[in-house]
Amino acid sequence: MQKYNHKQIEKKWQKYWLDHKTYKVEIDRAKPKYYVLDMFPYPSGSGLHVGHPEGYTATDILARYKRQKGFNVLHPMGWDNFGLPAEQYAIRTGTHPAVTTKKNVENFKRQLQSLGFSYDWDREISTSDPSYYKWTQWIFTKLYEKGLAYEAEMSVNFCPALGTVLANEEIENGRAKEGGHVVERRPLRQWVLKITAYAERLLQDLDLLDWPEGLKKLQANWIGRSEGVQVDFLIDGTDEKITVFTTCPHTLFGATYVVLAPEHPLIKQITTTAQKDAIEGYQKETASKSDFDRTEMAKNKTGVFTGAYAINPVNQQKIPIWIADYVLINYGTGAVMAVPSHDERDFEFATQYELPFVQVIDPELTAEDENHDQIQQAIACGKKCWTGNGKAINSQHNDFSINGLTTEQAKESVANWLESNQKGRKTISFKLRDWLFSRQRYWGEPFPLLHFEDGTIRTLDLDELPLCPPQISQYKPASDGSSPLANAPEWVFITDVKTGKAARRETNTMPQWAGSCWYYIRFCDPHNDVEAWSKEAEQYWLPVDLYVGGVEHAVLHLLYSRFWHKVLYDCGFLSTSEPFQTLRNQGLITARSFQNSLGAYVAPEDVQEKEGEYFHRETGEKLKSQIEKMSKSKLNGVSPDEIIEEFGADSLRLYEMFMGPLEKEKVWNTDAVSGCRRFLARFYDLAVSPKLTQETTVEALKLGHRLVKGVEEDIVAMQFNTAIAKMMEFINDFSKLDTYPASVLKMAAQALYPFAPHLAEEIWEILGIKESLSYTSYPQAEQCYLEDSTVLYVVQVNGKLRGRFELPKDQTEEQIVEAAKKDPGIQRHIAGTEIIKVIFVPNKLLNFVVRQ
Ligand code: ANZ
Repeated sequence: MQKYNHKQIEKKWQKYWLDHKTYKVEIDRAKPKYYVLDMFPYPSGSGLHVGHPEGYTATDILARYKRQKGFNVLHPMGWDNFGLPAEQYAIRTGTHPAVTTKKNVENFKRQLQSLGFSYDWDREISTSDPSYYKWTQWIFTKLYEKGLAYEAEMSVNFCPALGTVLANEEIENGRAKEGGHVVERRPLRQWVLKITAYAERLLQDLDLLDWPEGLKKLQANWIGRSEGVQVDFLIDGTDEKITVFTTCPHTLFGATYVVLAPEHPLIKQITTTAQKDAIEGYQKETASKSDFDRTEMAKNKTGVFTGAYAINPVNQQKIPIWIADYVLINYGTGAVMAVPSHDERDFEFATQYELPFVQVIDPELTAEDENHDQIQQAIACGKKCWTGNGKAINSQHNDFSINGLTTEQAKESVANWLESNQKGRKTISFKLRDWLFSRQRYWGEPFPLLHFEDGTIRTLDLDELPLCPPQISQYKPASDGSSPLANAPEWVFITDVKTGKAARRETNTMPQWAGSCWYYIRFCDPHNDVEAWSKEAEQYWLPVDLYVGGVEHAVLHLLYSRFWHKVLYDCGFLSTSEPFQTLRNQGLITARSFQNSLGAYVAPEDVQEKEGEYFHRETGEKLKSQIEKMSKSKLNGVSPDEIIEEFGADSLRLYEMFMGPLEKEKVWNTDAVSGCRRFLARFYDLAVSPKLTQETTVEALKLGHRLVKGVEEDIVAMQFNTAIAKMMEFINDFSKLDTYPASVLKMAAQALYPFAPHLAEEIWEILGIKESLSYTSYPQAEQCYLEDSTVLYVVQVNGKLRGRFELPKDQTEEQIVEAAKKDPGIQRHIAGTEIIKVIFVPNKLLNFVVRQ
């Protein structure tokens, strides 16, 4: 009997699919469409790791299943090619990033094809291809025309190690998400996209999306909508005013000082001579700190008094104006009223600088808070801060009072009073900042525009695109923050052919996110060279029906794409208002790592396990072990290449789906892949077994129909691990049959197909079908095979078990008694006796009570 040979089978079918262009699609109005998309990869030098195929297998299962269900499936793949590593490599070696990228793409493509994903390779795109970024540049000109792209001198996050600025979304805890380098603030002239103009819609429309709730929440928090009030404080002795933003207008009577962000434009004007040096010194000190360092809760608050005073509009109190770096210039109005009794940051600051406290909320305490009086006392004397709700107190001046009102009522009352006295207004603030859109890099899209000497700008026309970057030999950004493109003066300084004027090109380039903002649209019409996409293509294919990728893109790619999509929708270029209808995140795949006593990582092949402890195979040293994110430096990464070689792509696909629910974090275990391979080998054995028959039995049909139904339900719910468990159970039961009906095995191959397509195709062929099973329809489960139509009856005589019978369900007592009486085994016990009673439990039991 032939053995399961994954290498031969997988190579054969991969070639077949490529040669026949099995997964090529065109618009077909006769069929419903299904667009299923992966987050396309950045082709790094190290190739795919086993985390990539996790999401890619999930989408491939859906793509294959939907084809079986008669959908016209768009399942494309491409390359997010602009990016830092290729540029860093160019800086070190002088190799043009395009060269490195091309090599990496070839490797990635080979790897993806060796996994048997059903992509339409004719739609392959690459963001660094001029025929692609031509349109990225064109979209930028549209953003510019709509007033959504502007230049600004701004204090930016600059990463000296990377030699470039970074967007807020690219920073975490004061460091670059990429590489973990320190980020500081610097003033630089930059291009910025007005994403804030879309803040409200980006937030509202989250409701339209079938996305994980946690992900929606991340976006909502990032957009950070706050309803609050702007309050005007007059500056004592002047006609100027400071406007603060507060979400707590009910605490206005408790404001004991005002704080401005150190960059606030009014500071220069109001600072007294005595305080000038101290203020300027402090401003210098904060200039280089990141927002994270400034606002981190645990850190000591610092600040300086300006010497000036503000007048509280509600009670005319004169309160000091300070500057402090816990107030950020780019949130709200860059100024706050400080209420130390009811705000943590103000509390810390006031404690440090001995500023006064005024309690204006009587805490609403729960039963667990025993000592109301004690707490009350602590707040009153500035030893405690109360940030919860309660009744307003100490909040009266002249004829305006909010004393006794609840927090909600007090908020409303103060806001209305401010509005009617023209001392303030209700507003909405967003945390979302405009998107810093330029980078000081070589390997990115050049901005399609010209600067003229008079300060005006002309964006390039379509016939002038793509604008390619110059060839240079020095990729390193200059330390003054100017981009490597500045190293090519003959490219930068030109005479504009359209106007005849002297012009300067922009030397910044676009961030990597630009290309990934719209790649899913280009996939609909990838070879169009007269427009970015046709109306017909976008109307047919969009939105993306299912998008799968990592949660790390929550506030980056996924927010940026939604923004561009909405702009393009507003321009009339798109017919849908959201790009990705359903989105699922795949969980992280982690792996065990090992470290010796010096902290150096040890490769898994050098490790021996003894009773749950780990030792170095050679030195015998006991090793520290932990589960961590896979990474090259921790030596715990696994390449799909090795796994495919040893176990096969189908086994790898199956294992990744069997590890656990898609969205959960899972620990990699290479040994477990062999279990999946054994299952596939058993499947194969059935198809080549001499017990194979063209006859079929009800028993086998029941197994088959239950399988296709169960697997289908799980695919739709994206519960792939339980679908696989059902297939394994099927194989167990099916192999116990006396003969193997081919028709049932065919059904099983169709259920297996989305998961392990190579083997399924092979089995289909062994069973005698010529064409690929890719477009055969998914088997329809028939109800009659799904129901249990028989039940097991226990028959007793005088309470003693005398027989078990499989009998049709829901028969009457008479029918069962008749049937039982005819059975020779029962007859033996009742012949010659008198039946005095029959006990009958429907579908379960029959007991004859007899007298001898
Ligand atoms: C007075 C007050 C009293 C506040 C109180 C809070 C509690 P969210 O919800 O995040 O929008 N704030 C305003 N602008 C700021 C800035 N540029 N930098 C730092 N802090 C700023 O927070 C709004 C609150 O954050 C505002 O309400 C303000 O402090 C502070 F018992 O005003 B509040």
